[in-house]
Amino acid sequence: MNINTSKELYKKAKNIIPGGVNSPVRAFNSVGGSPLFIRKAEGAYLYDEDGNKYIDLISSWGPMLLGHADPDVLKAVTETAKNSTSFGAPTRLEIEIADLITDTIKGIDKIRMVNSGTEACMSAIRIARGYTGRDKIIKFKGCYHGHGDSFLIEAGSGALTMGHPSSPGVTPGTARDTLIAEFNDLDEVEKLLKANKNKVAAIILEPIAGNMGCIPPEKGFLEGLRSLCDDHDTVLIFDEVMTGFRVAFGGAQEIYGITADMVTYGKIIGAGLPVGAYAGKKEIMDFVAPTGPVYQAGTLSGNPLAMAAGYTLLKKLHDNLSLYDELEVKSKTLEQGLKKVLDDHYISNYTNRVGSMIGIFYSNHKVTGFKGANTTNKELFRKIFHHMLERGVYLPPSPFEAFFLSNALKIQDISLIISAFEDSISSICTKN
Ligand code: KE4
Repeated sequence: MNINTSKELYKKAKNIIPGGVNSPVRAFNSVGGSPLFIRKAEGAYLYDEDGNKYIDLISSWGPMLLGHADPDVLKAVTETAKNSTSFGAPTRLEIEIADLITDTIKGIDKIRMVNSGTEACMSAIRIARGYTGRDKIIKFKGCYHGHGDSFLIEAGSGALTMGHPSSPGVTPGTARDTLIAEFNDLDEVEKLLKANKNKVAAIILEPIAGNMGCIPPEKGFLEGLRSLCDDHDTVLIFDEVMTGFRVAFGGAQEIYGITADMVTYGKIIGAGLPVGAYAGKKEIMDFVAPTGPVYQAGTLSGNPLAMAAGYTLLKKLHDNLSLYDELEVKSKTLEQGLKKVLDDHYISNYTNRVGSMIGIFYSNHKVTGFKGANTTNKELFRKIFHHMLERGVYLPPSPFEAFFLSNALKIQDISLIISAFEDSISSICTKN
């Protein structure tokens, strides 16, 4: 194919791939313009097909915590690939990664590998329904748990870039079993549980909402959910696809000291290869086939290459926990630097940060849920996105995503990002 620029590639892609992309958020719907086609990435940098270099603040939506093309991960994948790419039979590697996770994460006795975060979350609610014999689930407006039918009701992330967070194709019967509450609104959850006595199998949430910007739990919210689930015999599922091994090695469970009944993972545990997982207490996980009656399966689940990549990354993090302290300093410096630029230009803003996840809301009020996240200045977001892109900084192309920093970012990169931001904001303010 002798077409070389992102624009030409996008034109060709749109004829043969829906929207020219294999995942909607990549299409730049929220920011306009033509998406960049990436040729390669290394450390904290992306290189597009037009030969431009960018500082990457997406990190492939989370997996690249140590940066792109980590030498240890690449070595593990290439070595493993020499023994073939898949067997459809159990391997020693699956035990090693399961052992590392069950040994180190509180409340997890067993874990099942799947191929995406969507599959992990779909499976987790099926197991919760099978374990409790109940049909309904509670999810939160703006939280995203993948594209499983039960979740595409008031969903976050890419679903929001389409302008309608609930998707056609989800049947009324399915939608009826998904109850919706506002993130951080414990009273609403209590009301739903009381109105659906003994009918709610699970409450599933992102313990730190990362699919409507970055919104941490208010004080007492997670504790309140934990006790409501205990009172109502409802399974508490933390969707840590994004936060797991990112905000801390033990994820949100570690930083907030709350143990869920089930946890879903993705992204980092595959180090960029397709991996998801669901995990939990033995009494729940033993409901999963072939031990128990709830069916879930996958040809490529536990794929050797993905396990080699994920295990290598997790082991590296586990053996060097000081990496999280380094990342904390860089993330805090970036957040404070960006906020100072906005304050110095009197631009209303509210920033949230948990570890290396940052959310900037161009809004003059605190954002604790979807309502607030959806009333930020989207036009300003769009302008800033393109100004930063022109200055070699690749921000998430949607106001409903968080920044994901990698530890490959050097302090000089952080200063570069802040000065590009200063430059962008000054030129936007001059034009207005
Ligand atoms: P995947 O099926 O995309 O691997 O994971 C779904 C998922 C589940 N739970 C949470 C908390 C998630 O953030 C995700 C996926 N995250 C988005 C980024 N916000 C994926 C990006 C995309 O859709 O391309």
